[in-house]
Amino acid sequence: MANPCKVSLDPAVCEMVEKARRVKVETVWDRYQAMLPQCGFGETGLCCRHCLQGPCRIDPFGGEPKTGICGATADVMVARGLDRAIAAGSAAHSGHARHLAHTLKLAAKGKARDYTVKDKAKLRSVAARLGIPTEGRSIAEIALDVAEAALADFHEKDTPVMWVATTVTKKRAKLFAEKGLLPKGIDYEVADIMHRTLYGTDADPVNLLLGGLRCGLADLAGCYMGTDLSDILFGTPQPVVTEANMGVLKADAVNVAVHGHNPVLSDVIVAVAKEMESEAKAAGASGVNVVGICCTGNEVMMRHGIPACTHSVSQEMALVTGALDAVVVDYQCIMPSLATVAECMGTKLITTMEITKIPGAIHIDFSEETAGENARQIIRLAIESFSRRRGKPVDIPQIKTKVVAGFSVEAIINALAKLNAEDPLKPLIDQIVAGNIRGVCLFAGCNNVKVPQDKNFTAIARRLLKENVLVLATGCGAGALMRHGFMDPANVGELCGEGLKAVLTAIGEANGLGGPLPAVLHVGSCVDNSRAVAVAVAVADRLGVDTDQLPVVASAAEAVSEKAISIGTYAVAIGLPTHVGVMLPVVGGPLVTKVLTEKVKDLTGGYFIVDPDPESAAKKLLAAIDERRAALGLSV
Ligand code: XCC
Repeated sequence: MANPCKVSLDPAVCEMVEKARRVKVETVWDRYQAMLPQCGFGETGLCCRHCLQGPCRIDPFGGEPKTGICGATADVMVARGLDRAIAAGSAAHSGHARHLAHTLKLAAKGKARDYTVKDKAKLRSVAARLGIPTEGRSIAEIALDVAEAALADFHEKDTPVMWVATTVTKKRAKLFAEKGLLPKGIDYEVADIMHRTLYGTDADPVNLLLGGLRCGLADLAGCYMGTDLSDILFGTPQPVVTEANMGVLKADAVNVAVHGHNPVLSDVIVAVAKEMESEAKAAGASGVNVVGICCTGNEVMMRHGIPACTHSVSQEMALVTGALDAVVVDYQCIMPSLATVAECMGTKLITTMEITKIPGAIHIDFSEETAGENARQIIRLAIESFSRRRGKPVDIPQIKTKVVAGFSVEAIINALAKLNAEDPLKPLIDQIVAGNIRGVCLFAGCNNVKVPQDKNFTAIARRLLKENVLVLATGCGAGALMRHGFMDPANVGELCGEGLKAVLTAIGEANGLGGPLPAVLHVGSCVDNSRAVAVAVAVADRLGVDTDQLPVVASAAEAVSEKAISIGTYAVAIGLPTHVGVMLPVVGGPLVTKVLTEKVKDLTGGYFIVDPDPESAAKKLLAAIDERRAALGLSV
């Protein structure tokens, strides 16, 4: 069985792993142990199952066999595998965005009464960016056009994917067009990958990688669209104070965790939970306590200050507390094992989406037309579950941290505008030039069972902050850093170098916070990596340079999901040195590995840094920042 203190740096998680062991609930770490040793062919990407003559495996050490039965080489095999991962990630992010586009369309037509356009200014600015007229038109008319423009971006049409062409710098859009990297349609690119990786189709590893790069840009479109449409429907996040970790559960309340990704469900749950307080009280509870897991948790934290319970690899541990009455899930990153843990712990696991059903869960078919009613039904099930749990002992680790979240691009610009109303980006640029901000790093992606939870994130962030690197975080990377106090402004003194500390304090004080901004700015969920792209593009535009010249890097230090691979791909495409802290299943292909870690730099300016050691990864990220500073003529 897994050793509780070795699997996670989070003491709340360790406490629950210990309990799981006591009560004989199997965890993700137990299953990982049982899986060892993992297959070396799979690990290096040298196992192919794309046709019925396989499976084929190639010797990673150069021995026999050197090709698959069809003759595919190691490089072809790993490039095809990587492409399919990128396509899966793109399909997921854009599926989420398409769902929101449908919701916006229904709302614009008055067919989904639980949804409205909450941020009219954002709607107008997105419309303007897309060239949709706004003057003298109603919100419903503009919203309908934006929703239709979004849906049109999925297929091949006369224009390329607008959520790429209009969101990157002009120089980059031109580069993509010249190199054939501008996606034609989001679904088109996903389908194109499935086509070219089919038996006997593309057998040129470099050509396969170019296809993957273009599909990665389709993922940027999905993410960016997801953020835009969520902000339009549910409001653009502004700084909010809240808490994280399992200590946010309350023994005497109806505890409901929202888990998955899309705010289309969780935002309504948050509203309905408030309305149903009295029903919960009538059942003997102190109220309804909604908490978040993974990215839907990030969505409702950013917009409503809903506390986060836990993230990614430790999701089962939230149930092991015995205090969760219901876990409501939409899609992506939901471990099927939750059904078994839920059964053991008396938690109701409620699935809501047609594409995500889990045997053992209760399924409530969610639709936008009946969202409020569906949410009430869900909260009622949670109240019932509470009534059965009432008075029984639970084990809530008394551990939580303060979190200041909600740093959308708009919120960051607002905060900077307090220093310079005419030119809000100037103070940021001045500090980068002066070296008080040495560079910027975006932390993204998941917690991987192969890494002691949060170890890579916290070690790299600690090192970079001391070196005055401004840190942004999304997804479960943000989750890791928030559970370790990186988003509590009180810890800025201990965490940051002198230059960065002064900048965060100056901005905080200009905004009347009476202290600094937190050391790590939470910019949102995984789709909200688009917000980091938007900041980079704004800074590049203001400086008249391209995004590959900025001292900006990214790190998915404990990546799991294929979505992390597609995000990493678009980070490289816009020109960022991008660290991945777990082995990618491409190392069996020497040419592919060389292209991804070196050669691609000649094309986009970005490249992958694959390094599982957090200390040396931090050094490489700093070196990449310094290389760019030097090229811009800035001090290093
Ligand atoms: Fe999933 Fe977005 Fe990974 Fe977390 S970080 S485990 S993808 S929830 Ni994107």
